[in-house]
Amino acid sequence: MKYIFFVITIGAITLSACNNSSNQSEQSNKMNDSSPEYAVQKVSAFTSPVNGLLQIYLQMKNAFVNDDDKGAANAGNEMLKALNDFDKTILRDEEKKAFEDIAEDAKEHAEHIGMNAGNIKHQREHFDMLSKDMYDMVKKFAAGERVYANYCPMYNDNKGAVWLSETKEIKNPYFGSEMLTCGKTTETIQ
Ligand SMILES: [Cu+2]
Repeated sequence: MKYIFFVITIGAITLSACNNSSNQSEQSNKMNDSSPEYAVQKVSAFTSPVNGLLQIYLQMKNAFVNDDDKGAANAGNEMLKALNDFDKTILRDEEKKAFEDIAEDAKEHAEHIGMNAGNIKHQREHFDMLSKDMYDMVKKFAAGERVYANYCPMYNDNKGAVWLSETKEIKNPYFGSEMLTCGKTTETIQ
C-alpha cells in the first residue's frame, strides 16, 4: 500500500524516459490530454518503488547491447534525474539508509555514463558498477517484475560482470556485437 505514491512519481519519470522511443506515437496522439496526471493513471499501482529505475536501467542495458553509446548516455542522464527525484519520504526509516547508500553510488555511475557518449568502453566500466547497484536495489526493494541476473565471465579481463535483464536470452551488454551471446543466467529474481 505504501508504495502507491512511489509508483506515481516513478511512473511519471519512466514515461518521460520512454518518450523518445516507443511511446512517441502514442504520446503525440494524446498530446492534448497527456498531462503527467493523465499519464500516471496508466501505470499499475502495486508495483515496486524501484521499478521505474529498473526500466531506465533496462533501456540502458539494451543500448549497450546495441553498442549505442548515445542511447546509453541518454539513459544515464535519465537515471541520474530519476535517482535525484526519487521520493524517499515513502520509504520506512530503515529502508531510507539502504536506499541512499545504493543510490549515491549509482548516481555517480549514471552521471559518468551520461557524459561519456563517444567512449563506450569507459561507459561500460561504469555500467558494470551500476549493474551491481541495481542488483542490490532489486534484491532489497524487489523489482516489481521478474528479472534475470545474467553473468558474463569474460568482461574486465575475466573478472566477470553481472547485468540485469528482462529476458533469459543472453544478449551481452558488455561486449555487444563483438560477443553478443557470451554469458549465462545465474539467478532469477522474482
Ligand atoms: Cu567515468
